[in-house]
Amino acid sequence: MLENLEKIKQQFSEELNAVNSNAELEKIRVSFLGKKGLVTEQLKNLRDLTPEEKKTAGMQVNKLKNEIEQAIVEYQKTLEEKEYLQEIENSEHYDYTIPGGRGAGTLHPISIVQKQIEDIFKTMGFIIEDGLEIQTEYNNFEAVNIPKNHPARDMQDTYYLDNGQLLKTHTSAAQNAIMKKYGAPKTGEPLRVLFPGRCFRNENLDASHENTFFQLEGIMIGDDISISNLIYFMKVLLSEVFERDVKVRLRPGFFPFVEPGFELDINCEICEGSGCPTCKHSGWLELLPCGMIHPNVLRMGGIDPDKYTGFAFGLGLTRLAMMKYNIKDIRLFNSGNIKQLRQFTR
Ligand code: FA5
Repeated sequence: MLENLEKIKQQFSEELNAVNSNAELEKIRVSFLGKKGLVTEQLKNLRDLTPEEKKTAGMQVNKLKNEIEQAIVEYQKTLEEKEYLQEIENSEHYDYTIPGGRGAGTLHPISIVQKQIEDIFKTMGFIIEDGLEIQTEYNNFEAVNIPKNHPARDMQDTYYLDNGQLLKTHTSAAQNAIMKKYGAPKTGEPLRVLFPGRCFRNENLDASHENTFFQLEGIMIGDDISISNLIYFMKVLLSEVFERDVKVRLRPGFFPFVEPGFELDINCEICEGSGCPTCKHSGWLELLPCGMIHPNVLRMGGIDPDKYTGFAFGLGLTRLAMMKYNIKDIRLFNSGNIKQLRQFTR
């Protein structure tokens, strides 16, 4: 019997080396380990042996069975790798060194609007900053006057990481770090910073709500900053982006990090205010909340609220792009639908 096992082992290794596909591998598995397979037959033959012989031969047959099973699993991995390499070999090849021509990419509509606003604000002395996407709970909430258990946290439910950090729910999460970085204005010139960024919220999706969207935030802090400065900058922003007058409304709004706070809504550009799914049939879309920075927020940022005041705004950049380009559904932006997205060029 031991001689037989040696022969089977030899035969298996020869046949395995000739295998080129999963189907052939399966055939081999059946012919050695299947119900009537060569190894299975040897197991059946054990019953004709004496108990003593059975013990030794049984161990040998099982050893061979395990070796064959193991070899088949290994060979399957090799085959998969071969198939993968073959697929790459057969796939279309790109020459990345060819300069872009008509087929070159275009800017995403959100990037176009972002760049446009950055350019306008740069000419008015604003520094452009970048906020982190993964933030501490402190920066996202506590540092903007939203302590633990504050009901305002419910409106910005997000995705938490195992280490306790979270995907930022608003660009305001960068306010504290920016204030600490630049400090109070030293030259009499107000501190002016613009910080766009991707935000995340655990939302019920609809035509104007995404779970991943862009905001663009601005702050201006100095010794004489008032609501009239705020209104002026909001007007400039909208008239430059739309290059025409748009209908807006300003109403009181509550945000723990500003006092007083405002909601600046835009008349829905899709239905011109008559009501549609994009504006949830209200005729208006919340676009540009803003207000005077709360003294607590300035203090936590290391700026003395008795000496300085400032305004902050948190523009819904994705929604602004919807209104500018007449896009009815916000989900288009993350859809990867190149054909639709590349039609917006300026
Ligand atoms: C905020 O996020 C405040 N941090 C904004 C702010 C900054 C106020 C500074 C005052 C001072 P709000 O949750 O309303 O506020 O979001 C701001 C804007 O982001 C909204 O008006 C809307 O245009 C946009 N937005 C909010 N949630 C979504 C969403 N799920 N999908 C798309 N846009 C959204």
